[in-house]
Amino acid sequence: MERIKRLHVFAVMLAVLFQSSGSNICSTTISEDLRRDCHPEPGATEAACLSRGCRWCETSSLNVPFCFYDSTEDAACPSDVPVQKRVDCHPQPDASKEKCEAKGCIWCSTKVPNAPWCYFPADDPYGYFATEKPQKTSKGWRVMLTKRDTMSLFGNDISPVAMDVEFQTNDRLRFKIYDPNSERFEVPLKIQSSSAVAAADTRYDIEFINHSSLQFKIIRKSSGTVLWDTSLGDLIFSKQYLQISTTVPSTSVYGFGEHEHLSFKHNMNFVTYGMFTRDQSPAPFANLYGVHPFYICIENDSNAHGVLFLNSNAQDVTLSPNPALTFRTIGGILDFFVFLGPTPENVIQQYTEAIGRPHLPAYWSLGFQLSRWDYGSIDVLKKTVARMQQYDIPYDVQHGDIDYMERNLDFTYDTENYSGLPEYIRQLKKDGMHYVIILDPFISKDEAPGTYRPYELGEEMGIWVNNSDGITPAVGKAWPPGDSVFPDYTNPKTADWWTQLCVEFKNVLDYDGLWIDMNEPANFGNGQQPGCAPNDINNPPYVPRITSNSLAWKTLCPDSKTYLGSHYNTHSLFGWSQTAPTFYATQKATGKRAFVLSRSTFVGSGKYAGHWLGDNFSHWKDMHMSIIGMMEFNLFGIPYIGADICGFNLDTTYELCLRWMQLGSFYPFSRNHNAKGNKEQDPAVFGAEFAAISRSTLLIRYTLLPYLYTLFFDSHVHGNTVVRGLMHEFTSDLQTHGIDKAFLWGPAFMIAPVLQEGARSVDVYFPEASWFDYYTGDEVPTSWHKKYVSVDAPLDKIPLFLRGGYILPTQTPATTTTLSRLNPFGLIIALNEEGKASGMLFWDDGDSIDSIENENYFLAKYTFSEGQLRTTIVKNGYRAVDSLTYNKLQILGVASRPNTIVLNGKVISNENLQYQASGKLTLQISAPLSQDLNIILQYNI
Ligand code: MIG
Repeated sequence: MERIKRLHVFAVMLAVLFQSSGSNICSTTISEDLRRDCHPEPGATEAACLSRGCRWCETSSLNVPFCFYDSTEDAACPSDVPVQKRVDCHPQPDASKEKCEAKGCIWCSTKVPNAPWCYFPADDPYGYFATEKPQKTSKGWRVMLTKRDTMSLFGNDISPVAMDVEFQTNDRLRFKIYDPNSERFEVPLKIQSSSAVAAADTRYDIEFINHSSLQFKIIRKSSGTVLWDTSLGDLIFSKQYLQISTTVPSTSVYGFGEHEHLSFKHNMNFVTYGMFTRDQSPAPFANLYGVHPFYICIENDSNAHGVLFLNSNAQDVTLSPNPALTFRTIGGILDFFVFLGPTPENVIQQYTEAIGRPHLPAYWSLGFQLSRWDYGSIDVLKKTVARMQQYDIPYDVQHGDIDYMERNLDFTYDTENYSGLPEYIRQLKKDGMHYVIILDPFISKDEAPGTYRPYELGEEMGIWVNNSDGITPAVGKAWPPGDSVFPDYTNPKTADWWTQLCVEFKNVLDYDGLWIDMNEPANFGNGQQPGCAPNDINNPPYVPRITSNSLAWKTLCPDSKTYLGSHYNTHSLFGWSQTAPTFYATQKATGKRAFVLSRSTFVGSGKYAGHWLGDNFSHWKDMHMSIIGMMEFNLFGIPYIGADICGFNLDTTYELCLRWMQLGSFYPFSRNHNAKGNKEQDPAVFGAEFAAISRSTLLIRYTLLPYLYTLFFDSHVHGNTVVRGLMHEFTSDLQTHGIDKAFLWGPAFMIAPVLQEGARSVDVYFPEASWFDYYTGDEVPTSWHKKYVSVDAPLDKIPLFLRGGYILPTQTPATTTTLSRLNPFGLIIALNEEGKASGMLFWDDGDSIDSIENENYFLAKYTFSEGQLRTTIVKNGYRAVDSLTYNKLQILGVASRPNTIVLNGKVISNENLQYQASGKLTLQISAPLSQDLNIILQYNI
């Protein structure tokens, strides 16, 4: 804030100086005629300019840009491609002038960090032209394209190619560029039009421009904003290299995954991210476990749109300062979906409508969870559980990591170190808890014949990923002793095999959910044995910007064969293809709503699974990164998300773990998990003070679980995010675009955790709205609005705020959700400036498979206005609500004490009413949940 203020003051001073002197008021050694416009589109500001890595210097000369590159060298480059518009013509390593010019591109060095030195000229010899006018089709347009020239980046260019444009819905446009003469791999996720004909009333338009090559623009009709414009660089469509570039209308770009991004809002200074599923601990710029080629962009007038690139091949994307994006993939087709919003929430609703809405998690899985890799023995596990219970720490779920297995073999348990585990799981379940077990995808092939059924049954059914011959199973090495084979989940027979084993194993360990790990798929070697053959599939001419520059590293060879096609195409779909079968297997085994937690995810995984952010570190910065990851996975349609609380790798510390317990209490998926060999870090191990603080924070979580669950209902039915950045709700406030240290649950609850060692306060930004301190109910002064304000955060407190205008359902907490679900409900009614608020409560039995489809649920809508709370019971289909009650109401922002308060026709007596001058009204009531709740605040006039 300080900095922003000072910048502002500085800008004002500059303006004053500028007016008085009328001369150039900043010092630059670059003469004005050498300035290159770095912000050619309207709306240039100093901040926007600096964030592009450009220099800002105002001048009174006409037609000289204020925002420009500080590079005298660039001045010597051909002037038709300013640095910010460069598209890399030599994306692979070891570029040189010779190699560059041989490709018909320009070689010119620059001081702009990461900007390519080899780039396409403005009229490059690549690209395709339309042989005839675009043809109208029933769903949109078709354009046939022919390659312009013989110039090729990586050989084997395909010509002609076809481009189909489908007006799928009024808010969704698809364009697909493919080879009309030969089938190429397509991701088996069908995103169809809503009707057989083009949507008629679209928010978008597409414009084709056929100069020397075909370009197109996608335009938002209402504003004229150009969402896509391909004129920056030409299309490349070759056998193993596909590329397309577009401008984007602003630098507020979010998404792409899975990575550890250092900020939620992307840095667009020539940053490249590879996407290829990999067993890789979070590290900046590394490609991690999942693949999500999806972004959203906030336009300059605060409209938002999103774009999915539906492609599963190894790929990368470069974000450049124009601003622009360049997509490169080494297989499949170019298949894009544009979602028109216009709000960020609308974009995610439209995105999840296309790829599949997030599943509704079981209620118990919203409780706190504990895990660690290698307790060592069941006794240590029991001791851990006992101390959790001793301190009354809310705790619903215990996980079993691979050490529960006998020698790391799936579908076994260690009858020595975990002797009595089946009985112990039963005991935990009697105490109202749930148990989740891990399963790995590799299956040992080296157990003695007749002793390991998972392998023998799979062998019999022929369900493994095969070598390039398509017959012999690929053999790798992972956790189990001996060598392992890999189930090919893209084969429907594999789902049968897996289901059978999961169902049978339920009789051994009475689990409630499955945690599927290592499904990138991970292998300890580089490719299966005996290594990968030298060929174009294993060694493509271009390897996207992925860790180790190798497709086989710690996984299988790309030329391995799966049912759906070569591993080259399906590698990043391995975990994704395992997820739906695991979801249905769990349903079948438990007869209940499935809990599946998957490490590897792809577009659409959220329909069947949640995710955790992988093997993070016990470092302070990892807490901040977890917020970014959590917000991103909400964009990806996987709202059931969290990071390993207190950090997975390395030993944690008291303060780090305590602050992380506070933050993690507000992860949708809230689990403390630890790696083998590290010191214990469950919230009961650090003693009474730590336990009490963890307990009190988790009790807040449990109090608000009805609100969280209702958000998940909303997400499941309408596709909203559960956790979201402030940018979603206050889109026109540019200050919110970069906020990634605080986050919201839905629209109404802000969490502003401490992320720094030793800090006892947090700088919190309050967008223009009424805000109330969660703890006191005090309203945040309006003088704090649109500012960062330092808020107290002693060690025992995480700052939490309620947003006026919303009603949050609550419930008296307990140490498990099994118990808390029987307790009375409450409402927190946080009024906005007009004295209004609204909200909703969804309730069902919490773990039936089809409560919504079978209408076995309860849904109430609350509105408060003019001193009156009204309830509309939208659905009253869950009979167990008949025994539930409301017992407490808090109304925040009540200007003065009412004379009388009437509840469902009866006056509330004074002893059940408490009014604080700060505007907080607390009512103790007793009213049935299943009936309308009506409250009137009356004032004598
Ligand atoms: O090679 O099962 O991300 O959560 O504890 C490590 C052991 C395998 C990686 C998972 C982690 C889990 C660990 N697994």
